[in-house]
Amino acid sequence: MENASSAQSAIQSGRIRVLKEGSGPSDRAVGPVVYWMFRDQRLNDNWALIHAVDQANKANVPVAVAFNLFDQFLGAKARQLGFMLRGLQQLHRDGEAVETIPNFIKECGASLLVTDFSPLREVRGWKEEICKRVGDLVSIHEVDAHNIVPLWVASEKLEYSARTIRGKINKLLPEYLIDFPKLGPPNRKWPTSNHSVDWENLITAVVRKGAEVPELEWCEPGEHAAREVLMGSKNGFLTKRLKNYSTDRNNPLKPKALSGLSPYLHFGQISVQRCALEARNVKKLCPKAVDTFLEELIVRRELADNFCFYQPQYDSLQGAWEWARKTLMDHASDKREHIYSREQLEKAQTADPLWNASQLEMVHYGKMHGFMRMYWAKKILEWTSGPEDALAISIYLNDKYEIDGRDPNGYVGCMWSICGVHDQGWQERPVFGKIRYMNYAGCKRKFDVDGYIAYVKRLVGEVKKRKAETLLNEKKKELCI
Ligand code: FAD
Ligand code: FO1
Repeated sequence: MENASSAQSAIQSGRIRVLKEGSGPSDRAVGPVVYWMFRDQRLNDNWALIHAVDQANKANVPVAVAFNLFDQFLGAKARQLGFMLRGLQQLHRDGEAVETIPNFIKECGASLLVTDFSPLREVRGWKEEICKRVGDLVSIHEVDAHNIVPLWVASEKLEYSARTIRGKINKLLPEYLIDFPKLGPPNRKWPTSNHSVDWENLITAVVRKGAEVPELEWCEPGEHAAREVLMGSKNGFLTKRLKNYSTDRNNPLKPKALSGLSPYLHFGQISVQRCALEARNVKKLCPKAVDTFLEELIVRRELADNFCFYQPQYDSLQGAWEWARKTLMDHASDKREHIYSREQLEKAQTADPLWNASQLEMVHYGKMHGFMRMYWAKKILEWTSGPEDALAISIYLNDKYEIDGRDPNGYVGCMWSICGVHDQGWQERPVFGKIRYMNYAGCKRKFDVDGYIAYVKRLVGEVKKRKAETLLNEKKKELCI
């Protein structure tokens, strides 16, 4: 793979990788341009879309955005799929439904396919396959529209920790943390198509199929809602809540101290770069909070992408560092005080009311507090038969219930908690070995544990009550018809 030095573009060449060089003219497309939107599901601040429109306009050809709906991608249920589709519905204007990307490319005679970037193995596998399946003339460009410093520019290797990647990213921020050019209209209109998407029926069918994990009412999807969460005048993070970020972000009783951006970032409904630019604009008001937020948003997040990209075993014990694998295996047969099955954990049936509360927060509210996520995963290590089991169960539950699951941050969060990835060795103890340990007493010293348990109980009660009301209203509507 090489950087797209020949493909002149409105965006920095380092942000583009040529996955496949077509045999047509190298300087321009002759057929239409298709942007396969995947991880970055937005029209604003999207480098992949900017590149696609720019290339199309230069060649005076039309451009289309294609989206491919997978059947329950990585086990996604109504919660995640409903959020995603309702967001897409908002950005959809003219209908181009596609069955598969190569078929669509062939059907419309496209000569350039632009895609956004994800480090996940499934996505990379599909792209490899598509490179083989599309015709010789077709070029494929991959644009990192998610990270501020493109992943392959930030580092060419697996990084050991935040310490080793931070300097590399910060050095490149002046070059890459820049404002977006205004996205102009395409010069040529896409020929009218007969395809249109019946959003209502599509969403109803997808939500029914994934009903085991229902949608969330509190988290409004889409680009507009995302911007409101970032900087809305009512309760925006940068406009109203920023000052508490550095002091309260580790207090699970104060979830509003966190930005709440992860669902939007995960589905690409807002750009990380936009969040960082806007945060930098208010740095004078709360320098500490902005620095802490940017460390999470840029360094920790890009580190997670780095891990998933350069470590093919990013969700397995085999992907852990040698010292961690050794210490975990040395302690794999240590006696555990409790061993719970996946079902018991899923139903929050443990002897620890704090852990149960965090599990219920995730199952019913769909977003566990960031601090509790660490405690939650570490306890799974303590209560299962070995580290492989613990990792598999934590990833299964995280991806099933979290609205922001199926993300590099999630795989790395579980690997950090259970396998010490990006962490250091600590004093050796049973079961954990040298992996960092967390316990109930430590939480009690940090925050009001009973208050959190009561808060989750109320939260779950409210969610259940609202769900019952919604069901009742739906039944009433059915009877009226
Ligand atoms: P904020 O603190 O406001 O953070 C802003 C953004 O910074 C986040 O949206 C995220 O993109 C990034 N960020 C924050 N913390 C981290 C971190 N530790 N590592 C990498 N990036 C970070 N994050 C997910 O997005 N999806 C997951 O599925 C996920 N699962 C996790 C599982 C475990 C076991 C652990 C320990 C962490 C997990 N995280 C996950 C990371 C982190 O907990 C969440 O990103 C954060 O709680 C999301 O809430 P927020 O956006 O309000 O956080
Ligand atoms: N992207 C798609 O292009 N098509 C899908 O059907 C799809 C479903 C989906 C479900 C849950 C989820 O968390 C993400 C989903 N994505 C989908 C988005 C994309 O795959 C993610 O952004 C990557 O997993 C992150 O690298």
